[in-house]
Amino acid sequence: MNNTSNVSIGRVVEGRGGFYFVHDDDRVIMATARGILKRDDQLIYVGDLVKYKILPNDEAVVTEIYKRNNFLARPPVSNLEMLVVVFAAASPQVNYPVVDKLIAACEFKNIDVSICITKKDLVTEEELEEHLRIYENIYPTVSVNGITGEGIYDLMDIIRGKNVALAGPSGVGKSTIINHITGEFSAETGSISERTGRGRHTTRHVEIFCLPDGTNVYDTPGFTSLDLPEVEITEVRKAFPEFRKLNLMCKYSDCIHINEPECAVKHALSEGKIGKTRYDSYCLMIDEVRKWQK
Ligand SMILES: Nc1nc2c(ncn2[C@@H]2O[C@H](COP(=O)(O)OP(=O)(O)O)[C@@H](O)[C@H]2O)c(=O)[nH]1
Ligand SMILES: [Mg+2]
Ligand SMILES: [Zn+2]
Repeated sequence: MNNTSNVSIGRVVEGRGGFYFVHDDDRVIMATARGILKRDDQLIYVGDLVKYKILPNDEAVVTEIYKRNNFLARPPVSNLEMLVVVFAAASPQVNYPVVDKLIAACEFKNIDVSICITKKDLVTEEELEEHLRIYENIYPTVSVNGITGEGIYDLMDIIRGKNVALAGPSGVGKSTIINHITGEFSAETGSISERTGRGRHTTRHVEIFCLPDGTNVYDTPGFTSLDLPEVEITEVRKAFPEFRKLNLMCKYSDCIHINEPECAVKHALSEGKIGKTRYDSYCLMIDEVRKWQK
C-alpha cells in the first residue's frame, strides 16, 4: 500500500523482542517503534493498522497507529471483527453458560459472532441437530469434523475477508481448525512459519495469519472466556438478539424477563421458540450483574 512518500500502511501481525512484524500486501516487514510513538508512550498491539516508513538505512519504523475499532485485553489484540465461538458436540461436553457468555461479551464489544460445532463424528444426526437448533437462527452456524475436514469450507465462507479469532474451551478442536484453514493455503503461509522459525502452533503468544483470500486469523492461546463489561441489568437483554424483537411485546418496556407478568420472552420460552439453554444462560448473567450491584 504505497503512497506518494515512503510511508506505507500495514497490519501488525506479531510483536516480539521489541520488534513489530507488519504485514503489507504480500510482505512482512520487521519494524521498530522508535520516534514519535516511543516519545508519546503509545503501545502497539497485534491487530493494529499502522503507518510505517523505511529510513535511508533500510530500517522500518512504525510512525502512527490508526484508531482501533476495539481492543481486548486478555490476550491483548485489536480490531477483531468476528469471533468464532467453538464448542464440541461431545467430548468435552458443551458448557452452554460459557458459550453464551463468550457470545454476550462480543455483542457488547460489537464483534460479530459465528458458531462452530466440532466433533460431529462423535454424535448422532439428532444430537448434532439439537446443538445446531439452538444457534442457527441467531448466528451463522456450522458443524465440522476436524479429522476429515468436513465443514471447513463452510466455516471459511463465513470468515472470509474478516479479522477473526477462534474462542472456546481447551480440547474442542480450535488448533485443528486453524491447521485445516492455513493448510488450504500452505504454500502461501509457509513464509509465516519461516518468520517465527518454529512450528506454526507451538507459539504461546498472539500471531495473525494473513491468508491470501484476505482473511486474517488471529492465533491466540487465550479466549477460553471473556469478561462481561459492567453493564446495567436491563442491558443484559441486548446481548441476546433473539430477545430483542420480543422486548417490544412485553407488558413493561423495562421487563427483564424473569418474574414480570405478560412477558413475551417467557411466553416464547414456553412455546419452545427461545432455547432453554439460552434463557438459562441469560438468567445466570442477570444473577452475576445483580451481585456486582450489591
Ligand atoms: N473425533 C474428533 N476429534 C477431534 C475433532 N477435532 C479435533 N479433535 C481432536 O480433539 C483434540 C483437541 O484438539 P485441538 O485442536 O488441540 O483443540 P484446542 O485445544 O481447542 O486447540 C485433538 O486430539 C484433536 O485431534 C473432531 O472433529 N472429531
Ligand atoms: Mg489449541
Ligand atoms: Zn419480558
